[in-house]
Amino acid sequence: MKLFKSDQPNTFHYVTAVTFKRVPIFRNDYACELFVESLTETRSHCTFKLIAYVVMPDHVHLILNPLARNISEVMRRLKSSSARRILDWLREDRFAASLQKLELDIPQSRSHSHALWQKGFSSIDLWSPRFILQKLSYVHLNPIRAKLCDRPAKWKWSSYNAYSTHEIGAGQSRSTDADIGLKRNWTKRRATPASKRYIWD
Ligand code: NI
Repeated sequence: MKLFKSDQPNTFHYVTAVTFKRVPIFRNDYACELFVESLTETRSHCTFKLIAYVVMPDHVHLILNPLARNISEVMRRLKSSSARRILDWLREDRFAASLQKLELDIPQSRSHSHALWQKGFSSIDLWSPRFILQKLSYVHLNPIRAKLCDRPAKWKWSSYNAYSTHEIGAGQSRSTDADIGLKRNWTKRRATPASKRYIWD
């Protein structure tokens, strides 16, 4: 599926990146940790607004606004930084079986023999606050839809806890911009009856 990808600056995007051959590398907590580190590092090099993220076993979703930059540039940096970290760790700790799954059919070079990500990424532009909120709950509910846990707060590898006032995860509140005014709406939304609490799509 080819999704519309706009290069306009200062646009919110709902972005999905998939691991190479859908290898579920993020079943490993340390791999998730390295990805979140890359997210923080990438933000320190090229400023972008991060509204939400979730790391799933074989893909990640992000809601971000690249501000003055281009979404492709931000994603290229994020993907290469996380790939470098994770592949280096797999090599260092000699995870031969995992590395073998990530091996390129045709190695690009001696140093580029493996891939963490599938080429490219998909992106949907989010034009309205309502659309952003809808995708925000979609992102945070991903682990539940995939039956990985029963409550969004239980998934360590998402920004959900940065939005919940009583369970702020260490570091997570710092890694997202939960302060753009969405927080109030989100809290309000959570106070509605359970059946109407989340928007599914
Ligand atoms: Ni997903």
